[in-house]
Amino acid sequence: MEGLKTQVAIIGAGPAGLLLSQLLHLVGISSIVLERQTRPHVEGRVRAGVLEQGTVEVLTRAGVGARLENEGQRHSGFSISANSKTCRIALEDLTGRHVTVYGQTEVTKDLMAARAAADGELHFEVSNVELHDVESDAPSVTFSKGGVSHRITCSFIAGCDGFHGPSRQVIPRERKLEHERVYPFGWLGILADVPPCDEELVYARSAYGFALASMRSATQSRYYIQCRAGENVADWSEDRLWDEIRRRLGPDMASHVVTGPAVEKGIAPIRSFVCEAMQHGRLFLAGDAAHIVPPTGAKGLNLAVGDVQYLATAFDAYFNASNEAGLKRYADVALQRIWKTQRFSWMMTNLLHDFDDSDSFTQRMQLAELDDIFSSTAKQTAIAENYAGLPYDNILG
Ligand code: RFL
Ligand code: PHB
Repeated sequence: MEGLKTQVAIIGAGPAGLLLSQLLHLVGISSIVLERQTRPHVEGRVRAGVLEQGTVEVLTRAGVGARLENEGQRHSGFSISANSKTCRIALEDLTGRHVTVYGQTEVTKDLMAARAAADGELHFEVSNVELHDVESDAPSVTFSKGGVSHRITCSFIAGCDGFHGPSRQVIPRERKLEHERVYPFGWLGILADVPPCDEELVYARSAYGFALASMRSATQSRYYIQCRAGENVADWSEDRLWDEIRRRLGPDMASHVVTGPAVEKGIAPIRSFVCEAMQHGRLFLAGDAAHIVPPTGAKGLNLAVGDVQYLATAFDAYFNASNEAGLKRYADVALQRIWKTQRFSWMMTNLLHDFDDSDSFTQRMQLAELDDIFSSTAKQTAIAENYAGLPYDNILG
């Protein structure tokens, strides 16, 4: 068995793991990142597209702000449409803040490049990742790569391995509370090299189900529609999908939809999930490993970045100033923001989707709520504050 040593062993090279290793590097803390997939696979995963201003600030501090600054699109609002009416949520006017449209694929590529430029230690295509002795002062992680077994001894382990990773499973059942809601629908997404139908994002509630018109650039569009849970993407021809997108966006918006061949097409399940115990001994969870939000609020990646900036600050205080306060407070402080963001994502999901089993009263409540939002600046401000991103607390107290 080959022996490796580092201060923080990081499992997962998604945005959470990569960003954590980069932020630690900048304050002189060593880390080793383990990833089960290949680098091109991780860089090619089409996922999030909307970054909060706070997220952009953290990425800039991490030294990966240059391309984001040049190529990211600054959006000062987005729209909600329902009942043939459209309401613009004027983020900038209502909150003084904006969001940036920049794909998760690009964030990941920028972080990978920064880690490579700093000679960061990343191992791709690893298997059999196992965490050991997380309750002791000397935890370790074992893994295999190319038929060779390795052991990393470390001071801490960061579980950044997404919803299906092994880290969360190490926390004993009696030491964690898992809260979950699985929705009866998924999101069918299409990415195409065609100009977007609008300059800003449009979230649409229709009698046929939810649709979202998003984008990656002035020449690339990203659309989603709600579909039944467990549906097969092969059952959706591109023609059928474009027809359904247009139908749900309504005739005005549909007339601006430019169709084209799919660069990517896939179905994502929709779930709300929180693991209450983001720390166990010397293991700390961050990002999707600890929580999942439905994508309706565009929060998953942003929450992952929020956790990581708290965790990196806490490790910096621990290693560089012998201050344990941040690590002790991490789970509580992170969870406060996570629960508020869960509430927002759940509210947006309930507001805009068609729930198969909802009775006519529930449907009327949904429409009345939308009507209220459309006519109330106070309600629009509350949505804008959440969409633009909640503030970070001071993790060190
Ligand atoms: P990730 O990105 O899942 O990365 C986890 C990494 O861990 C690796 N891994 C392992 N490595 C080693 N050994 C093992 N045993 C391992 N098991 C797993 C995985 O291969 C992977 O590389 O989690 P992370 O870093 O926490 O990042 C979270 C975000 O990726 C996620 O929250 C967002 O993509 C969610 N999301 C959105 N978030 C936003 O903020 N704004 C959006 O607009 C937005 N849109 C979306 C989304 C997610 C979507 N899908 C597909 C679920 C739209 C969609 C359709
Ligand atoms: C996206 O562009 O992928 C996207 C945008 C907003 C969301 C979810 C996904 O709420």
